[in-house]
Amino acid sequence: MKKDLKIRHGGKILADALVAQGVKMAFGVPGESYLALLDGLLDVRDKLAFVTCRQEGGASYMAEAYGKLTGEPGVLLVTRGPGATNGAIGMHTGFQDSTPMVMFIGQVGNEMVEREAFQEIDYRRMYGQMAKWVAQIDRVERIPEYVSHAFHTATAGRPGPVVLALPEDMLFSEAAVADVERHHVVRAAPSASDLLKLKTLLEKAQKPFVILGGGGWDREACLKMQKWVEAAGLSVGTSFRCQDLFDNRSPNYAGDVGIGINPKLAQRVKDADVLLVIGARLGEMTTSAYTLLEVPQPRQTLVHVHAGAEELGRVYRPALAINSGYPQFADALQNLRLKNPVWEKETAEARSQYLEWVEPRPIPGKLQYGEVIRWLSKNLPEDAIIAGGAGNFAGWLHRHFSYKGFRTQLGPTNGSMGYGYPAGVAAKLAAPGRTVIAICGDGDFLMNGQELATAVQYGANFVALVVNNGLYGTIRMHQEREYPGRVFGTDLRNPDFAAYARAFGAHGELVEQTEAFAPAFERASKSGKPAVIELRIDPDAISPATTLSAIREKARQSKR
Ligand SMILES: Cc1ncc(C[n+]2csc(CCOP(=O)(O)OP(=O)(O)O)c2C)c(N)n1
Ligand SMILES: [Mg+2]
Repeated sequence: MKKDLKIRHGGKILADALVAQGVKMAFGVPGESYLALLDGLLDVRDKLAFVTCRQEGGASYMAEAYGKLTGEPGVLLVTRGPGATNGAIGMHTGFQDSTPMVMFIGQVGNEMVEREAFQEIDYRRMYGQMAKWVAQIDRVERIPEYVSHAFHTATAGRPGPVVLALPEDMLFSEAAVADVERHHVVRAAPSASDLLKLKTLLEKAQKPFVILGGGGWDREACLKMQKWVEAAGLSVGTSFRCQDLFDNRSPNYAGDVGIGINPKLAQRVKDADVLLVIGARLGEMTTSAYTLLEVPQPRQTLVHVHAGAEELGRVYRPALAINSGYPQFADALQNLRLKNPVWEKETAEARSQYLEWVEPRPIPGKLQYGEVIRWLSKNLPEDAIIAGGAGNFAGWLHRHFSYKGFRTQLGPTNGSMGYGYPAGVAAKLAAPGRTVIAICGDGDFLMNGQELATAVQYGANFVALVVNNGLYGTIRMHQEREYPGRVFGTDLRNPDFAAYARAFGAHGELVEQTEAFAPAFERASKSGKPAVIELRIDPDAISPATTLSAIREKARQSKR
């Protein structure tokens, strides 16, 4: 034992280790399995705020949203078995979204491990596919080493979640051990020959297209990328739910290459001769189910830039594979001067197709939800954060909201419902000076509506919209298309959402027509409380492009 070091119990060593790694906020639900850590956190509460949540699903989404927003690992604390299983949803989201996260789970003591003791799960097996690394800290003196390893792993290359299990006996025991300094963020940079090859390919290109996406960007890198793209006169799109990587107001922005893509944009991606893809994994949602590029050898000359070496060549064999972090790549691009008047014509055409696409079309009913999104897009501050969940209601958001800068969008690229509300809570707590809006579906909202209590408890005063169509609309849409008229399991009988909000001590509003939205939003924003505005929309208005009845009719015709 070193003489100059204080003896601390495991919980204190861990709490101090988190502070040493720069953690300022953590989310979780307490459990008897990690009492020592809670005791440790008490002593560092001035440096590290612990947000007590109401369900680990909500807490895990908050940690994910915190990681996505700040670029710092989102920290999640949950108890064993039940806490660990509830918390899985945010970890899966973080994995698919490349979000740095570190989850700590209480674990049964080593004296009873492998007996299927109370709430025992082997987290290495459980979280194997949802995390970059899963480990268990069995020796108290090794806590600082494991925590340092965890934070390095979560942030290196392609960021992602890490899980550390904490056996109870280990956490209660004591050691005299030193803290480890804050982690480095380890990312590769492109080589000179990578850039030369890129230059040669782009110089020959007549119809190039750029796609930006993925996790691991920062504001500076996005601004540099935008400057470079604009100077070159290139046309750029963003991958599914990564629309805030490029200012949507730029004349070079052509729209999002995601679900419900503008068919003209899809064609443009297919017709591109050189596709420069930076950060996007080229997953199912971004490639229109692997149809925009041929697997495994795309017809387009693909230049794939990714921070995770193992993503390069995973689905598509690129003509040029560059393993690089995005800030490093954006820096390197500043020395690559390119410009081609032929590109500018394409860029202008793509832009006018985008502008036409984002104009809301009328939908059935008195509440024109597309107009509401346009109103928000025009009236919210430029740096407002829009947290959205999963469901058809998000389609209007993707199409009609103009994102103006880095991290104004928080959305789950794994299409995980229930994300928007807790993500809104985390965003407001992490960035109290910014306007935050959550946009939820009626199904989506109630997956984590209990976190209204967390918003009220911590004063996360932001406005949430609940788009109520009385349906699990997305599923109904697919149902009507595949089995027209055979509706099953997709109707919802909902609570009075405004009254639900008020029961938590929040502000509630119901809006049933377009003109009522702006005044309701004004009242909600000025209420000095978290607020929920129910938007009651016509269930036939199933997407920004079509109606449920039209889908049913079309499906019936084609099945005749
Ligand atoms: C956690 C989770 N459960 C189930 C699904 C499958 N799913 C996708 S969209 C959807 C319905 C969404 O309903 P709602 O939030 O009301 O939005 P709407 O489609 O009606 O606009 C369902 C059940 C999912 N994506 N995530
Ligand atoms: Mg719905």
